[in-house]
Amino acid sequence: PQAKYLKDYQPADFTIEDIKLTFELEPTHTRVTAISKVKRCNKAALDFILDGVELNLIEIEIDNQLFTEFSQKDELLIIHHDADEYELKIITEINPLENTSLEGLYLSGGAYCTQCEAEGFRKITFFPDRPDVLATYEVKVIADQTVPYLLSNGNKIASGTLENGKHFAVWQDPYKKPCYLFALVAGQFDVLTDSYVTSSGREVKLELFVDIGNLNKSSHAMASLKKAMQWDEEVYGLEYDLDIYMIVAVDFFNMGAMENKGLNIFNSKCVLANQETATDKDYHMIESIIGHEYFHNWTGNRVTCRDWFQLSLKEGLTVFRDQEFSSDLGSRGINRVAAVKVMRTHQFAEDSGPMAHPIRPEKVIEMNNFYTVTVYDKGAEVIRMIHTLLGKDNFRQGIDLYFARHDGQAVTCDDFVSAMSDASGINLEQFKHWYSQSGTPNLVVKEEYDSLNQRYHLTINQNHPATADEQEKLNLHIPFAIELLDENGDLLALQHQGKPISSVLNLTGASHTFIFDSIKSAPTPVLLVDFSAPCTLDFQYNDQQLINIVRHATSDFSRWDALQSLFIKHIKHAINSEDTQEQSLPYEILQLLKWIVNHPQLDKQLISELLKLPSFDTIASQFTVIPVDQIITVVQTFELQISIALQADFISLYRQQNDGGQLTALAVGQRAFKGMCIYYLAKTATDEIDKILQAQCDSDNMTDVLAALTALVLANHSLATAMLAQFELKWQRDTLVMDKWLALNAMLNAPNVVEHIKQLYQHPHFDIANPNRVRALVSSFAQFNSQYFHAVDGSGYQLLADLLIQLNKINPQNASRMITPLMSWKKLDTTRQKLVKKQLDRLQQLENLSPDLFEKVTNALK
Ligand code: BAL
Ligand code: ZN
Repeated sequence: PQAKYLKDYQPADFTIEDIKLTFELEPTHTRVTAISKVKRCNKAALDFILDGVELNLIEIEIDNQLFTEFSQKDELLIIHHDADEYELKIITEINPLENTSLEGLYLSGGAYCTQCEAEGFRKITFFPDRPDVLATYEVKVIADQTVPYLLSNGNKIASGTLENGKHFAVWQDPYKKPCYLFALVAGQFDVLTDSYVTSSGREVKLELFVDIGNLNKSSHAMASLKKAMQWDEEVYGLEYDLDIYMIVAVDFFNMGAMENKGLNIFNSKCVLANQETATDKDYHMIESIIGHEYFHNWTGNRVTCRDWFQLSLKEGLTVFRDQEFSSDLGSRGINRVAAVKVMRTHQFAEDSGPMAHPIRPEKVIEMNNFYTVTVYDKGAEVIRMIHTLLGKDNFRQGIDLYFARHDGQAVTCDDFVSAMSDASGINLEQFKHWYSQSGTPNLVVKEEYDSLNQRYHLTINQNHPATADEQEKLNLHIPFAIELLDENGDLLALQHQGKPISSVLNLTGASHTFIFDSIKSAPTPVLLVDFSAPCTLDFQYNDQQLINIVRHATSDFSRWDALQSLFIKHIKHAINSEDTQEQSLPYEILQLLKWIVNHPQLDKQLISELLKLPSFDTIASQFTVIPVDQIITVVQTFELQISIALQADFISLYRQQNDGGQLTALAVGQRAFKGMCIYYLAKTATDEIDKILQAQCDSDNMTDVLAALTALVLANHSLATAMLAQFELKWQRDTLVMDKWLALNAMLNAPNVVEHIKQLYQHPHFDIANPNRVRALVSSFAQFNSQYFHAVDGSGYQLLADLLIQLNKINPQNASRMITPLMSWKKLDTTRQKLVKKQLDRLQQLENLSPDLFEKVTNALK
């Protein structure tokens, strides 16, 4: 496979401004007729080159005449024709039934659906499949009457019955769009209908299509959509622009969802929810993804990407928007904690691994490999830093200018930054390096307190570790937010020479010293407040300083962050210490935790977050060579200590919670709190605790049931097997709930778990062609069962590689996503390195290795 480079971008030689598509749907031979208005843009260009993959070409006509002056090479169709403008008709046949890649047009549980981002439209018809070719689409869909709903983008302009008994619908999308936003859905569904009146008074029809029988799980998604529509009007003044907005839920889908113009297609797991089948986390996720796809209508669809290297233009910005939506509707602190966990657990690992890339990559073999935590989540952090540097009002003016300049265009990240800088008058030249430079900056902070002059000095150095893709780095413009607390935890005013200092320090050079006057005693600094920049931080905090922050900081995020630092400090200390006395959590920290769980005012959901030790991957990121066994042992020891020390508190507090199954923030917090209590309680079995666990397994609220089962499974509790069997019996007919059951099985803390997973491949619910099933079982194992995934007999690594070998043929995109846990193998000890390398070598030697896996495996083995 060939790499493509950002530096080689050239505008298209030919464009298509208008296309009429006709689909005659049949499972194994769907006929696609595309009639396009072609226009030459580059007078020097000779041939019109179109992309096409796995298409059976039937016929080409130009201006209504049969046309034969074409050639086909690899995955290209080359039209040799001199005219500057002409009508091109191409007839092809495709096979949706056999299309297991879930790109292009395929069948999902009997319904036709499409996925075209990034380069799936070329599996539907020959077309210049690049995001800067913008066209209006008219789409006619023809099918048997057994397929009642025929949907595509835009507004329906005609429908009827044909002489052969089939029926049809014609859709017209008045907005020019790139082909990656094309969508078609045809099938039998239940429909939830509603409407929304926009701020200017237009009524928009809302339709949510779900599999027959699932209407009782559709109301939360619909309510979320209406909230998203209102939020975008209130915060950004952005209204929806078509007469109808449709969402379809399908069970076979590679991504979470797709923002096709007017016809979003969603993975069913990101839509369907009711109290019995979905957890509070599911509810939250659905609201945020519904919001995310809706917000793309402006940031992605009305203004799209010039080329795929600019993916973060739409994704980083839209993730930032969905994060703010969730924060405005719920708890800002909890949402920030969740976002920062993703960064520290997954994005930092990507930056330090073999696939390191900037948020605007410069070299790509398979574009599907770049829908990453770097492009999405670090991309959102970059937007957040712009927001921090500009302030809310300037940021909004920047967004307004961006739309005023670029509505209807395909543009670049530089265009976005220019709008921000021009609207605010703030220079973002150095800041732009965040787009082109990969890696996680490391900030080393030193303090000095001058008691004589009552001055406090903070010196901050920025360092840039080399990454797999780039050795030399530039200094970045880093917004570094701080607070200073006195010994009582009160905020100190920041000032120097009689002038106030902003709490956001601008770091631009390699090293800066900031001086604060009138500081009467040595303060506690709160550093990188709210994770104001995606960096790692080295500062020699003592325990008292961190405890001071946990007890007194006003920001929920700062409390959590300080406690995480405290945990990590002691986990590292225990791992590095020979003395077993040193391998436990100090008494003061247990006291602190006791104070937290009994705190009457703190949000219960925050308390449950505070009590969680950092994940295996977060701890692993602290080491050059990951001490797998020691991390697992120390975490188990600490958790057992907490469980014993706080057992009485957990039991009595557990009994005080009474959420009544409500969906209010208070009730959600109470359930999270109960889940945390029983997570710890399950580690110390007593009759009383067993009764609590058993009762919670029998609850009719899925959040409660799942928390109880997770606690049992992770504690390898004697009740685990029986409770899992009870759950299976109850939910065997509910696909999404059964995915939760698969994930629980994969997390079993038991030596035979690999064999158990292999047996589950034969379970009637499992289907290797369905990404939800495969991820539930095998990704859950690789991500959440660190002990057995990293088993020193190599069985965990082999299980994953065996699966990838099969997926390579069925669904390369899914295979490539799932390889992530093997990518950072060079950070393992030599024994485990050899075991992973053996599996990577097996993959590399595969005949027909897909470009997706080729790119990852080659980089991993470099
Ligand atoms: N554009 C792919 C799915 C999403 O990010 O919304
Ligand atoms: Zn997106």
